[in-house]
Amino acid sequence: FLPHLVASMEEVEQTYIMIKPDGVQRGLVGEIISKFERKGFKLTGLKLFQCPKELAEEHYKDLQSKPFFPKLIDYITSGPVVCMGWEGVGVVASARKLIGATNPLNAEPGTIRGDLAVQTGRNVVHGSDSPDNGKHEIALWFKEDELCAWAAVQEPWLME
Ligand code: IDP
Ligand code: MG
Repeated sequence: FLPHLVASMEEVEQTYIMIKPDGVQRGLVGEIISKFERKGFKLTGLKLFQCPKELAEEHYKDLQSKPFFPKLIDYITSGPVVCMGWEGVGVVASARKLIGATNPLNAEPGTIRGDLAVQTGRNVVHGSDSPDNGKHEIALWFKEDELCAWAAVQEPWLME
């Protein structure tokens, strides 16, 4: 029995999830990782990392014309972040739901931002917004040898 063949390759997505410096400073790392782990997604990469300014600017380049951009770069580089790759069927949209709305005051209770944050400028966590961006952001934040492809033994108990 080959667990990694349970879902067809096209259905399996990758997303880049990052615990921002406020989440690390506030001691929320374990709680946030647990949400994705308990849901049933597979961790493919994980590191604590002090993000250089250039990488923060590249990651958020679509927002560079926004008035808050300089503060956003200061925020993301203000301390270590936790970089993660997660894999699974529907993981991109599902992770965005677990994370909640960009403005934590609009985020539903039960979501990470809904339960653990109050301001857009300190919203604790990032999640890719499309499968293409998921792949792109994982490649941007991780070197190839920092990622692991592995078969999770729980897969047949998560998917029929
Ligand atoms: P997302 O993180 O929910 O995908 P985006 O609109 O892609 O939201 O914005 C990226 C990040 O930029 C947000 O998570 C937040 O940290 C920051 N940001 C967005 N809008 C504002 C704002 O109006 N003020 C301050 N920071 C903002
Ligand atoms: Mg976004």
